[in-house]
Amino acid sequence: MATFVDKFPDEAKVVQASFAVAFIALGIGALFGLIQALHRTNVLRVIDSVDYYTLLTAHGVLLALVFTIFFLVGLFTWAVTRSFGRALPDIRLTWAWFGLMTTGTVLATVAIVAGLFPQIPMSADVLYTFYAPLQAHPIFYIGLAMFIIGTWMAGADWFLAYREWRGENPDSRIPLQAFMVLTTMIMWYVSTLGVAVSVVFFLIPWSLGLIETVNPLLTRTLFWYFGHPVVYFWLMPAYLLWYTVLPKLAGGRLFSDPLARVVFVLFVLLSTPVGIHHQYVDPGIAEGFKFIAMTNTMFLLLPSLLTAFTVVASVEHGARQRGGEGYLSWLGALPWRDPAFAGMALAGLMFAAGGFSGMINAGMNINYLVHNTLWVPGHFHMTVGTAVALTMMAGTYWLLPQLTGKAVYSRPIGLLQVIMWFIGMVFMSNAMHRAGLFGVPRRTAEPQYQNFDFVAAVGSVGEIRMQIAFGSLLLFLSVVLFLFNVAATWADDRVDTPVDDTIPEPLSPSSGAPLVLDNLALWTGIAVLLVVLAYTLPLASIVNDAGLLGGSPTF
Ligand code: HAS
Ligand code: HEM
Ligand code: CU
Repeated sequence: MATFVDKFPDEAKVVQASFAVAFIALGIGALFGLIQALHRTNVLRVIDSVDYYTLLTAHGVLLALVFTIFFLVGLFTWAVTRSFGRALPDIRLTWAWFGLMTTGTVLATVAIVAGLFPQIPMSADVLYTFYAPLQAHPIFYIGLAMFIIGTWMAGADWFLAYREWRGENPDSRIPLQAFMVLTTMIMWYVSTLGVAVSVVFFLIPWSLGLIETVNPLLTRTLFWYFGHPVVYFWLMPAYLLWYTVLPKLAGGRLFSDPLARVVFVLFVLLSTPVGIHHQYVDPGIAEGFKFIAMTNTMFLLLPSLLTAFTVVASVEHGARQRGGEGYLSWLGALPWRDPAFAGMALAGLMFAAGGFSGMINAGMNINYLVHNTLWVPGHFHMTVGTAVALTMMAGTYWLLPQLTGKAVYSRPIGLLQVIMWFIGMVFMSNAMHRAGLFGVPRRTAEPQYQNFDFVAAVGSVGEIRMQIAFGSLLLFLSVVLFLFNVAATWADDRVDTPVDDTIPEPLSPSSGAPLVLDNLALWTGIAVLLVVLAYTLPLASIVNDAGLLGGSPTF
C-alpha cells in the first residue's frame, strides 16, 4: 500500500529535513541540560559558572525554540499535505522557508556558542527570552528575525495549499488536521507581531548602536505578548497528534470532531491576551491589567480541560474496542508496548500535572511565592519539556515509517526510551517544584544553599538536588537512545514493510460541526479585537511613563 513517501516524495524530504534539524537541536540541547543540571546541583562541574548562562541560553533556544518549532513545521507540512491529499503548491517555496529558518538558526546558535570563546568578540548570553536590558550581538537578533520570517512563509505555504484545495472543494469541511494547522498559524501571526516589533524596531537598532537606549519594560511586555502564545504554538502539534493519531493508536476513534474544532478556535481567541501573567511582579504595569490577564488565563484553561475530556474519552473508547472493561481496568487493555502510544499517553498524563502547576502560577497571589524560583522550570519541563517533547519523540515512531518507507529500527528501545523520559522527568520536575517552594531560585549557577551531600536527609535541599541530578541523567540517556534509534532507522536499507497510516473517521464526524467553526476570518477578527482590548492601555501607559526608548520617567 502506498504511503506518504510514495505519494508525496518531495514533501516527505522537507518533513525529514525539518525533523533532522529538530533532532540535532534536541541532542545538543539535552547535553547542555545535563551539564547545567549537574552544575547547579554541585554534582559535577565541567564548566565555569560564567559560561553557565551561555549554556542556559543555548539550552532554552535550541530546545524551546529550535527543536519544537522545526518539528512543528515538519509535522504541519505532513498534516496539510496528507489531509488535503495533494502536493504543496510550489515545493521551491517550501524549501525556501526551510532554508531561511535553518540559516537563521545557525546564525543565532553561532552567536550564542561564540560566548564560550573569549577570543571571539561575539556573545548572546541573553537567555531564550532575550528582552532588554540584556544585550546580544546583532547576529543573534538577525538570525532570530530570519527564523520568524521563515515560519511566516511556512504559514503562507499552507494557506496557499488551502486556497488551491478550496477552489476544487468549495462545499467541503476543512479536513480536521488542516483546520488545526490553519488555526494555529492564525494565532502565530497575531502573536509574533509583538516580538517582531521588539526585535526589528528596538533590539536590532540598539545592538547595532543606532539607538542609545531602549525601554526595558516595553521590550519585556512585547516579548510576553508573544511569550505566552508561543507555549501553545509548541503545544498544538502535540494536540494535533493526541486528537488525530492517539485515538487510532489506542484502537479506537476520536470522540468528537466538532469539539476538537471548538478547542482550536478557543486557542486562537484566548492565547494572546494573557501574556501579562508572566509579569505579575513587574513594576510599571497597573494591578488592574494584571487582574484582567489572570481572568483571561483562567478562561484559557477551558480548551485544555475540554482536551483532557475528549482525548481520554477517545482513548477509553479504543480500550473498550480492544476488550477493556470496568471503570479503570480498561487502562490495562491499551497497547502499552507500542512506543508511539505509550510515549504520547505518558506525555498526556504528565501534562495533567503540568497543567495544575500552571494554574498555580496563574493565580496572582500565589505567583508571588513561586515566581523566579525553580518551581517554574519544574512547571515547564512537564509542559513543553514532556507533554510536547515526549509526544514529538513518540510521534516520530509512528511518522518515520510513512516518511521513509522503513520500519523503526527497534521498538523495544523506543519503549524503553519513552519510559525513561517519563521516569526521569518525574524525578527532575517534582524535585524542581519542591525546590521552588523552598525558595531556590531559577537561572543561577550558584544556588548557595546546602551543599550536595550523598547522605542528604530526606526532605532536605540535598535530597532534592540528588533527585534533580538523577532525573537529568535519565533524561539525557533517553535522548541518546532516541537519537540512536532514529539514526539507525534512517541508515537502514529500504525495506518495504507495510505501513498502517490510516486515520479513522471520528465517532462524531465533522458533518455535525456548526459551519461557523470553519469561518477563519471571523475568529481572526475577534482574536485581534481581544488583543487590542487587552494590550492598548498597558502599552500606552508603559510608553507614556518612560518613553518609547526609555530614559528618565516623564511622570
Ligand atoms: Fe505555563 C510559565 C501558566 C501551560 C510553558 N509556562 C511558563 C514558562 C514556560 C511555560 C516555558 O500564569 C516559563 C517562561 C519563563 O521562562 O519565564 N501555563 C500556565 C497555564 C497553563 C500553562 C495556566 N505553560 C503551559 C504550556 C506550556 C507552558 C502548555 C508549554 C508547552 N505558565 C503559566 C504562568 C507562568 C508560566 C502563569 C508564569 C510563571 C512565572 O511566575 O514566571 C495552562 O494552559 C495549562 C492547562 C492544562 C491543563 C491540563 C489538561 C490535561 C490534559 C491531559 C490529557 C490526557 C491525555 C492522556 C492525553 C488544564 C489535556 C490520555 C492517556 C490515558 C492513558 C488516559
Ligand atoms: C532550563 C535541565 C530538557 C526547556 C533548565 C534548567 C535545567 C534543565 C536544570 C534550569 C536551569 C536554571 O534555571 O538555572 C534539562 C535537562 C533536560 C532538559 C536535564 C533533558 C535532557 C528540556 C526540554 C526543553 C527544555 C526538552 C524544551 C523542549 C528549557 C527551558 C529552560 C530550561 C526553556 C529555561 C531557560 C531559561 O531560564 O532561560 N533545563 N532540561 N529543557 N529548560 Fe531544560
Ligand atoms: Cu504563559
